[in-house]
This record gives sequence, C-alpha cells and structure tokens, in this order.
Amino acid sequence: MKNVEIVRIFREIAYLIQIAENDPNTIYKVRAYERVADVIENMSTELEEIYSKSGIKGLRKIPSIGNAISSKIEEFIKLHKIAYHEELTTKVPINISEFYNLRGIGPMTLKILYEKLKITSISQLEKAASEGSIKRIKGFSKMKEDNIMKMIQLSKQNKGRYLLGDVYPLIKKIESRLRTEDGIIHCAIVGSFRRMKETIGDIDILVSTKEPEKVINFFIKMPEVAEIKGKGKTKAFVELGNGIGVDLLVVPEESFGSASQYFTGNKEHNISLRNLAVSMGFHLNEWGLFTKKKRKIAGTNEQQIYNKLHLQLIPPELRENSGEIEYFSNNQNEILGLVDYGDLKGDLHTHSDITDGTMSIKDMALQAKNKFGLDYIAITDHTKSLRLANGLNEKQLLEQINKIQQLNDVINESKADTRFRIFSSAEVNILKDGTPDIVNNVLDKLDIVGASIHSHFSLSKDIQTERLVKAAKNPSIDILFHPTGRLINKRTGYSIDVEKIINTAYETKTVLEINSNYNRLDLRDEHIRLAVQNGVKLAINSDAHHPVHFAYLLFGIGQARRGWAKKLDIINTLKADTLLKVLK
Ligand code: DGT
Ligand code: CA
Ligand code: CA
Ligand code: ZN
Repeated sequence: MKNVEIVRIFREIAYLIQIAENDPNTIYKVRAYERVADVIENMSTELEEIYSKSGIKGLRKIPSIGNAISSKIEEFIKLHKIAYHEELTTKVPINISEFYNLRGIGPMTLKILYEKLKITSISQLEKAASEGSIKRIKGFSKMKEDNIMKMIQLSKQNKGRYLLGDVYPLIKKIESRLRTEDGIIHCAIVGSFRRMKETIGDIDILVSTKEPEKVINFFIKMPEVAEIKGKGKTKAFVELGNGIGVDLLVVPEESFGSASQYFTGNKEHNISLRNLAVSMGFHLNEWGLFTKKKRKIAGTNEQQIYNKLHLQLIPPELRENSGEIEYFSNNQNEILGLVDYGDLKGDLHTHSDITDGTMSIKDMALQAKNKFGLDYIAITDHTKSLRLANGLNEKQLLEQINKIQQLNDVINESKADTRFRIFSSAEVNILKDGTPDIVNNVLDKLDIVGASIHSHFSLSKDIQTERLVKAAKNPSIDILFHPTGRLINKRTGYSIDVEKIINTAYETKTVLEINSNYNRLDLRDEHIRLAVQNGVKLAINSDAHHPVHFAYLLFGIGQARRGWAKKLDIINTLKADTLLKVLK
C-alpha cells in the first residue's frame, strides 16, 4: 500500500460523508478525514513501513491520527479496502472523481441533485440541465441551471487540465527532492509549468545523470506516485495521487541545455526555432545544435543554443511563438526590462478580518513585511453593498482610516529606515449603473481606491462595458480590480469590450489589476499585452484574505511576464511615495 492510495480514499470518504450522512456532527468528521489526508500527503515515510515496524501504536503517534483512523489504516494495509468507504459508496453510488473536476459544484449541491434527481455522473447532470429539470428543484433557478451547463462545457474544454496554483507546491516539493538526490547532476521542471501557463496538462521533468536506471527507479518509487504508466531506459511516465501525469526524461549532461529548450516548448516556438536553425545551415533537436557535418556546437546550456542562433536568451514565459523570436534577435539592442519575480515592493489588494479576510490588519501587515519582504500593503476591505462579506459603510471606512494611521506608528516604532506602510483603501463595489457604493468625498480620504464588479454579471456587453467605463472615468477610482471577472475553468467572466476598457484606462489614468489569485489571473495574457502596448499602467496584487495568500503574487508576476509587462508598467514596483504620485 502507498500513502497516496489511502489519501485518495480518505478524501473520498470526507466528500461522501457530506452527501450520505444527515448528522449535525458530520462537519467534524469531514474535517478530521481531510486533516488526516493532508498530514499523510505531506509525510515522507510510508505508513506501511511504520506499521510493519511498530504496528498500530506507531500509526497513532502520527499527529491527527487517533484510534478510529489508525484502525482504518490498518484495515486498508491488510485488506486493501475499507468497509466504511464501501458502505458509503454503496449508499451514494456517485462517480465523485468526475465531480472533483467540476469546479463550482460542491458536495452540498451534489447531495440535493442526488436526492431529488438521482444524479450520479456528469452526463446525467448534463442531461438533467438540458431538459430543464434542475431549475424546478426548490432553491434552484434558471440562472443556476444555466451556470451548471456552462460549467460542464468549460470542464469539457479544459478536460484534465490542472490550475497552476493547485499543483505548484507539489511540483516544487518533487523538484527539491530530485535536486538533492545523489547521482542527479541537474534537474529542471520544463513544459507548460516552466512557461507559467495558467493551467498545466502534465508535468515534464528533466534530469541529467550518469546513472539513468537508478534515477528512474528512485523517481517511480516516490511517495506521490500512484501508478506507473510506462518505464524505459531513459524515461518514465507516472500518475500522481491527484491524477496528474508526470513525464520524466533523462539526458546526459552535455544535452541538458538543448533538452531543456526542447521540452520547455511550446511546440510552435520549437518549430520556429528549428526553422531558424535550418535557415542558418544548422540542425537543432533535443540532443543539441549541430552543423551540417553533424558537429555539435551547443547543448549543455540553453543560453548557448539561443546565442548561436543570434538570439538573446528568451524568457520561458514568452516562448509561445508570438513574436518573441523576432524581438530577441541580437541585432536589436533593446532590453525588454520584463518585470521580474523579485520586483514587487507592495501589494495593493488585501483583505482583513474586518470584512471577509481572516487576519487582523496588523497581522497582515507584519507578515507582508517580515515573511514576504514587502514595503507596503493596501487594505482593501469590501464596502457596504457586498453584504455577504460584511462590507463597510462610510462611517466604518472613516474609522478604518484612523485605525490604519495608528497602526502605521505602532508597526514602525522607531526604525525609520525600514518603514513599512499600510495604505488606507477599499475594494468598492461598482453598482449596476457604474457608480461606486461609497460617496466620492469619503473615497477621496483614502490613500488608494480599488473598484470591482460583484453583481449583475449578465448585463449585455455594451451596458457592462459602459458600466466599467463609467467607473474608470470616476476621478476617485484609481484601480479596477479583476477587470473581467473570470474564474479559470469555472466562469468565463462577464462580457465586456476589453479594448475599450483599456483605451479608457489610458485616457483616465486608471490602473488595471493583474489579480494573482490562481483561480482568476485576471487580466489574462493577451489583454496584459494590449494594455502595455497602449501605455496603461498595471498593478500585480494578491487579493489576499490570509497572509499565506501573499505567495500568490508569484503567479501574478508569471502572468504579467507572459503578457510582456515591463517593470516600468507595474506601479507596485515603485516605492510607496512615488506610487502615490502616479495615481490619478
Ligand atoms: P501541457 O502539458 O499541455 O500543459 O503543455 P506542454 O507545453 O507542457 O506540452 P507537453 O507536455 O505535451 O510537451 C512538453 C514540451 O515538449 C512542449 O512544450 C514542446 C515539446 N514537444 C512536445 N511534442 C512536440 C513535438 O511534436 N514537436 C516539437 N517540436 N516539440 C514538442
Ligand atoms: Ca506538459
Ligand atoms: Ca508531457
Ligand atoms: Zn478582493
């Protein structure tokens, strides 16, 4: 038995309990199973090993594992199944792995759909939605039914693709393990992951070693591996516990650069590069760059390959065959000045526990400063028309300004040289008619004002565009947050004329946000590129509701790079004082 297998079973149990059991204490049970799954997922020792050495007592020493769970683990080790799990799947014979991928339908909705319509698979769900039987269930509506239909279509389009942020920590963990393994000279994660694409089809790992067989055996035995799909002398293909595939490729050291180039892709970039090589009388493949007489002239590192082809080293995020080869030809003396991963000085979109965040303003600020090295954050709590999030009214906003002023003194004590700044701000709601839900003379007392749409998503394109244009023209609004409202794989976003918004942003000096939450990444790459070409300034923000979310900034920076944004285009690469001066 492998840890990943039992993690999978425990997660299924947590999900199924919510559908099958009507007990008010269900939620504690669910959390217990989820917590145990998390703990086991992060263990570096196999449970089976612990069990064979120290029995059930050994299992109980693991945090979060008590009597009930340890006997379930024992049962699984001995019988390779758990009676309780089987009981649940008999009770509700739902194909839940299908529904895991349907973002937006949780176990509670599924419970109702199962009880009312006996829906157990996505195809049945699709049939029910197309026949209009979902909207007739109490608590559902035509809009909910349409949304379900849209979600099914989206999940079909993105079949089997994983959000970058969902797989990022797992991939980094595997990478660091391989990097420190004996016998591995170099290791790189390549493919779409290296290009920081929003979604990842499969993970591609490249290693160089003198002992391919040993490395491949180490790789296929990693605790995350659920199934070995294929194994050869220089490659292996496995599936991890969460279902994502991983390609491992093993190359000799002298081809590590050319193989990195090849397996980073994308395919179209590779084809163009190969054609360029041919036009210069060379031959390029994953083993190296060769002359007509098959003499190898580059291969150990990527830089060499690009340089021999008279190109600067092209950043991986730009390798999409969309003009980068022309741009980076050495004849061009220009330096792009792409925004880089260490460039952000602050974050202009964060929430505190005063509304729907989960930490105090002070804790948000201290962690931003001490853990993430930022110099400032703006606290952008929601405003009054967002009742679900306890939005602030005018009076409460004014109180918050005072509180923030005091906190700025507390946090900084006497150390003037390392001054951290909390900006007073808000994420004001743009009402249906394009006006903010807080009056302008209060907004003008804030340091920075962000605005976003949280309602009336289905207005026509013209009206929705006018709504945002009006917000951009408002002299008190500095930044439009998550301008298109899309959620990757889940919601396409409201329909707007993005070009028109970009033009208006330029004319009114309104900043557009790149929201770094990996579910949003809004603006998307092509819109970032258009904004940058049109001289619009951007802000890369985390939308943190907890300090751990500051880590999302990394995804926003990747997105900005894929949109060719330069450091100069991003206002939160500026110092706090300069930043305030560039706002309208
Ligand atoms: P994904 O996995 O769908 O998110 O996207 P990628 O880009 O990671 O694609 P993948 O895993 O199929 O292949 C990794 C890289 O290998 C790809 O970016 C470029 C290279 N590659 C794969 N197939 C071909 C091919 O037929 N021709 C060329 N020139 N390169 C290829
Ligand atoms: Ca891939
Ligand atoms: Ca692949
Ligand atoms: Zn927000």
